[in-house]
Amino acid sequence: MKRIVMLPVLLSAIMFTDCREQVLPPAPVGPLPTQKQLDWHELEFYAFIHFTTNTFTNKEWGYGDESPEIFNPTELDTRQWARIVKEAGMKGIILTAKHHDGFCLWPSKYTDHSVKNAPWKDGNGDVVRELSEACKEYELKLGLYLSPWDRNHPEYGRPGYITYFRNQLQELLTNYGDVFEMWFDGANGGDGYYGGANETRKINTLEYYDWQTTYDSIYKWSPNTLVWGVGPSEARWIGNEEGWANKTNWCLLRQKDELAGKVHYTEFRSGHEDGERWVPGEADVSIRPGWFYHASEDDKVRPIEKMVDIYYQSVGRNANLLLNLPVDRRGLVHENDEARLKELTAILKEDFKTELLADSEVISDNVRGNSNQYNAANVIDGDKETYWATDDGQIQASVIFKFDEPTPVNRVLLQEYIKLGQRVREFNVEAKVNGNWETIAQETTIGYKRILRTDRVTATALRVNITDAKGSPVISAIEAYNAPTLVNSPQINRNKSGVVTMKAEEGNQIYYTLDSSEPGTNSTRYEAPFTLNKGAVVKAVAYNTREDRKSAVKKKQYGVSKANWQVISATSGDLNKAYQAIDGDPNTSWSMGGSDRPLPQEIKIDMGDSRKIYGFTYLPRQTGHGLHPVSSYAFYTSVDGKSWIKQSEGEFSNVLNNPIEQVKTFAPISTRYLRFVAKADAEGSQRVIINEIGVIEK
Ligand code: FUL
Repeated sequence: MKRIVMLPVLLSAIMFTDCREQVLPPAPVGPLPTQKQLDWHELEFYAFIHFTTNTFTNKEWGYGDESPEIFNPTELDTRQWARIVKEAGMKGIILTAKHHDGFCLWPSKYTDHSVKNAPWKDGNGDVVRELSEACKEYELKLGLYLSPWDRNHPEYGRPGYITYFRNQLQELLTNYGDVFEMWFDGANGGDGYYGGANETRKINTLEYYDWQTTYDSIYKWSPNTLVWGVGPSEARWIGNEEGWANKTNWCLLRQKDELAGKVHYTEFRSGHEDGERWVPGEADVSIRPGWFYHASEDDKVRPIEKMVDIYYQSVGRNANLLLNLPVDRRGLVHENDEARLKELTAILKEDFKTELLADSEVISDNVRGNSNQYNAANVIDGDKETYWATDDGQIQASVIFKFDEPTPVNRVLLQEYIKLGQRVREFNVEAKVNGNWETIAQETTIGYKRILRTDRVTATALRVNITDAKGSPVISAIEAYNAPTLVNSPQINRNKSGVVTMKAEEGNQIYYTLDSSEPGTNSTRYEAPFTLNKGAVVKAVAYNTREDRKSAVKKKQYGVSKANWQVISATSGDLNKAYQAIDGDPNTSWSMGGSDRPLPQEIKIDMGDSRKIYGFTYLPRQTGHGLHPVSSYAFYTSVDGKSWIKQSEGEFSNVLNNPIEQVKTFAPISTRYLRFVAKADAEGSQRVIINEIGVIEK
């Protein structure tokens, strides 16, 4: 039963009757979202599908010279994609209709570089058409990614390409039904095939595309399409490709200063409180390290606890979540990805299973005109059009939710009525535990939606205090839940000397196996670091004894340790510290080059004995500013450390935005010495940073 008590009870009861009609709603605090943006916010969670010739060349960025002949999925089934997306509770799918390589997944009449020259369906296929039909069937929204950068097109960089680009946009926006979002990637300019020119072409994005004119055409062809990306877009990138927003996250973005239309890694994570336009954040991330399918990542699907974090750090922080599922060479979402999504869906379902405030007694002294229309109980009525509002000028406001009995709580969800603007700058949540109020969260912005994960408290009441806002707060929903404890799987690390360390959350036990079998509480218990020089599969699980809950299994596959590895020479940098590039420690790194020692620079490694290797790995620096990842490399092997054979050469694509471990494979070779040449820094300086160099042994 829902009870609503306004204080002082008698006075407010009289005022409800007398004033109900007269109290005007709060004036908006601009900038405000458009209806299109409001609808977009409500989608919250939708899928990305990356699929093109890269899927068949095993690359992240195609050069543009790939033959359409290689595009030949054997079982392509867009209904399978749509089913999986729908079952995961996502609301739509954005497909890479054209990625940077220029290959079109629809038979564009403006190029031959498309499915029409692929063996798939004898050149009669159209992936965009098939997906639009599947989306209709599964009641999902369709979105499209059309890369502004086109490494195939001869006219890229010249005016002719802009006409081509806009023609393609028109095709996509007028032939496939409604398109809810048009996605324009920021990566643009550089090396490419460009119709055979094989050269570097650089452009000034803002000038070259004349985005305002491009957008005006889009709105003419398809007024309901929201444009994401560069220029005066209607939603913004969240500043990373890891799927998280900052806790402070404004839907607003400054337009006047030098930021206008440009991409900003750090500023985009929070938006701007004083922004002049509504440009909300969208957090994009792939379920695997890469955006495109690579069989080598089948066992690198993000761990379930990471997926849960991603959800809470995007949707829970006022950003939409765009989760990528890389379709494989069959043309299907891989089983491992589907399984992980199912786990995520199950956890979220449990987390939000029982809402706890709906039956609470709601008490607030701060109600606009003491009117029933704006009373605090509107936040628990499940109606997004009703809200709790305070009098003009009353920026600080509190609401109490009283439970019938002590109730465990560890999630609090809040929503502002954003039609009237994003207002809250600061708020906190208190819980009444054993008769005393305890602060369980001290936070900043709310926006469309904020979900707090707090320690579990057993409370007789909750109190939400808005302590600072741009105008009187306007809150449409407050909910609370008691989510089951999620036990994080242990961290496993092996250093250069082969010493394995494992770490779990405070108080949890760790059990592990070294023979690929599934670990359980009967397996060996981890008590202290141990040495493992030979190759092995380490699997470990964390166990929370207090709640009798286990984590997911963490798996690490190791070759023979690097105990005998040595750096024998390097053309720059402090050789005494060069071991940090091979020490197995993800927190240390080594830097090569500099303005006085311009790139290329190289490092030579002796593995101590001869081994059969199938490839090498390069891990860029993972955190901090200035990652300086290597973007262009060459890799050699040698049996004697004197004569070298080049095994691989090329680019590490998208390594600045997504600095994951780069894996390059080649035909198996027995070797003892390795030579890694860094030819260019993705940030354009003369310095690169190596976190780790490794080899792939089967
Ligand atoms: C990046 C692109 O370069 C990647 O390939 C991918 O499409 C990602 C979503 O955006 O900037």
